[in-house]
Amino acid sequence: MAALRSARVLCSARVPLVQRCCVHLGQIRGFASPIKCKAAVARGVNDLRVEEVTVAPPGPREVRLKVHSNALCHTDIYTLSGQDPEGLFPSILGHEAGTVVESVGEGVTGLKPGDKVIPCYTPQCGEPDCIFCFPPRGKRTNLCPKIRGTQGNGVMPDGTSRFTDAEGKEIKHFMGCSTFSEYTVVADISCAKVSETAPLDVCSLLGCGVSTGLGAAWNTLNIEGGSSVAVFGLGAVGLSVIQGSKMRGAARIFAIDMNPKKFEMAKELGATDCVNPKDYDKPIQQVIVGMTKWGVDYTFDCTGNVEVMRAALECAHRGWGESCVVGVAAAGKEISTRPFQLVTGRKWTGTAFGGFKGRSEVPPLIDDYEAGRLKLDHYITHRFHGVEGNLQAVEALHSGDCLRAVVTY
Ligand code: NAD
Ligand code: DAO
Ligand code: ZN
Ligand code: ZN
Repeated sequence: MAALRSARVLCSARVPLVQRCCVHLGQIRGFASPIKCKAAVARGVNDLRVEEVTVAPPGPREVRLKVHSNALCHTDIYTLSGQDPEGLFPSILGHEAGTVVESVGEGVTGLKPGDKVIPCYTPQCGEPDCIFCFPPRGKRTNLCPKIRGTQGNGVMPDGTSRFTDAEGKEIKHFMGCSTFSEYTVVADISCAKVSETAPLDVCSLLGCGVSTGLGAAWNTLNIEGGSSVAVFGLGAVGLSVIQGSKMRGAARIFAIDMNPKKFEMAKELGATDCVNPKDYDKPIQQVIVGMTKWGVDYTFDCTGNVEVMRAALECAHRGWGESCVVGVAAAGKEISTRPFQLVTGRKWTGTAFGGFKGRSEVPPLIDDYEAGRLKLDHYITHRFHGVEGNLQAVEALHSGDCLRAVVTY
């Protein structure tokens, strides 16, 4: 994806000879064997085929996962559609999943076969020398760069893929997850271990979109009670921003979308004002400012449209309004506004995965769900079965009334 492009040039990870020998010995001793299974392989633009693939055993600090549930996300579709100039083919897409550990590689601690795991495309190495993971500065971000270069290149940290096709040819990984496959291999630092009782279909929601929206409200803009909020785009991401804002006690929540079918769910989750830009003949930022006195405390773009990002910034409150870019724009797009908007006190920021650190901060979300403190079921609007179901899920996602289509293998 375009947002990950710059990451791909930084690959330098090398596995020491001694570690490579350990992997080899592990394999011949039979600790883990290659697995043949079904996967939906992206062969080229809009060419998704169910094939038998071979998934190699996990290498050092790697984990092989049995994928049980996969939720489709627009980033998968965007890459499949060929719009991402950096998209790699053939590859195994998918990055929102509920999985179970099948086997672990050399040096993996804290994970064992049978553990339930949400693979996270933002890893968390947690090492003392990682300024992005370790306090004090590591508290500010979830953007651990430990494996970003190789992840962006569609390979594991040692520079190779664990997937091969029936002819023995390499298939690339995607976002460090590749969950359109019955089995996948990920880095151990990408594995968020969740409770033994976690439902794996719900786990898939927390691998990306829904966590992102909740975290944008809770971590990135840190909404406080009584504030006003405007959310542009009411897919799963925007709706979860609304849900997170309501849970923080926001007093007024504007829900903005061109598709009025989205308003019912937005209201159920806490929206107080539903606004369709098509109903007005002036810019939507003027409409929202007109419905308030000075604008809105916290605003979010959840569309990926750069004009909407501008509108979200420009309806933020004079003096202190904060606007968060959550949507991912198409490759090459740029944002603009008059600098006066910032001079007069608005702040423009963005979020990746809602600022959540995968391994330490995602598992508590599932605990909250299981304890009834966090409602999540409403995001699953469509269900399909088998790896083939990913093809049906792609169609569902295009329909306009799908929040998340969950495919169970
Ligand atoms: P979605 O397509 O389901 O929802 C987008 C919504 O925006 C739709 O309801 C659509 O009708 C609405 N919309 C489109 N154009 C609009 C406009 N001009 N004005 C108002 N509404 C408009 O997508 P989603 O799954 O909810 O994801 C939303 C965005 O978040 C995507 O760009 C996705 O790539 C991005 N995303 C970002 C992160 C991150 O970490 N930053 C993570 C996940 C997803
Ligand atoms: O570490 O520089 C990096 C890469 C961070 C990737 C953040 C991606 C955020 C957008 C994800 C889109 C939806 C899957
Ligand atoms: Zn780190
Ligand atoms: Zn996603």
